[in-house]
Amino acid sequence: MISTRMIAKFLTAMIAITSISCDRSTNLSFEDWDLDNNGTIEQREFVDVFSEHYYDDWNTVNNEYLDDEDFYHTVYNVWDIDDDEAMIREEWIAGYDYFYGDYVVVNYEDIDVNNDEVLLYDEFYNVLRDTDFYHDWDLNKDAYLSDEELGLGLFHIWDVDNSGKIEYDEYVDFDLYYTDF
Ligand SMILES: [Ca+2]
Ligand SMILES: [Ca+2]
Ligand SMILES: [Ca+2]
Ligand SMILES: [Ca+2]
Repeated sequence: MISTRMIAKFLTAMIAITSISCDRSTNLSFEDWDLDNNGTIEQREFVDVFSEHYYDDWNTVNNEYLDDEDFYHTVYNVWDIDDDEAMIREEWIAGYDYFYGDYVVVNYEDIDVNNDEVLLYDEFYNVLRDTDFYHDWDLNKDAYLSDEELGLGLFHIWDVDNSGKIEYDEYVDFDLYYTDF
């Protein structure tokens, strides 16, 4: 298990060397999230701003609800830092340790069954769909993720030190990771 700080450093490096096409219409700054301007992003602020600006981006498969298919597609896109539709080992480890490290141990080798050192979406989904990952985000267990549920799930991961708020350094570490995919 590598530390979150190492993951953040890795992500920053990856993002820096990868020419990311930023076609988002929304690109918020810290001040846009910190609605009461007290220097930290509280849970309520995060969920409200996320719901308004980003929730629809996670509903990628065109339907009325955000379900596990949407969730896993977007998580895959987030972990696939260079957006080449192929998840190399380093992308997997960074995403896994950061998002998912509290769950079960899943070895990259066991997922990449043909040993080509790349995970395609289907390989990724086949492993994670049988875990509790999605189920734990779906707080009311109705099989869909509401904007509140998704926002809360992301908030808890982004709040690395579990202080109940996202401080500026936490925000900087993971801003691009979440808001450019
Ligand atoms: Ca605030
Ligand atoms: Ca990739
Ligand atoms: Ca739900
Ligand atoms: Ca925090």
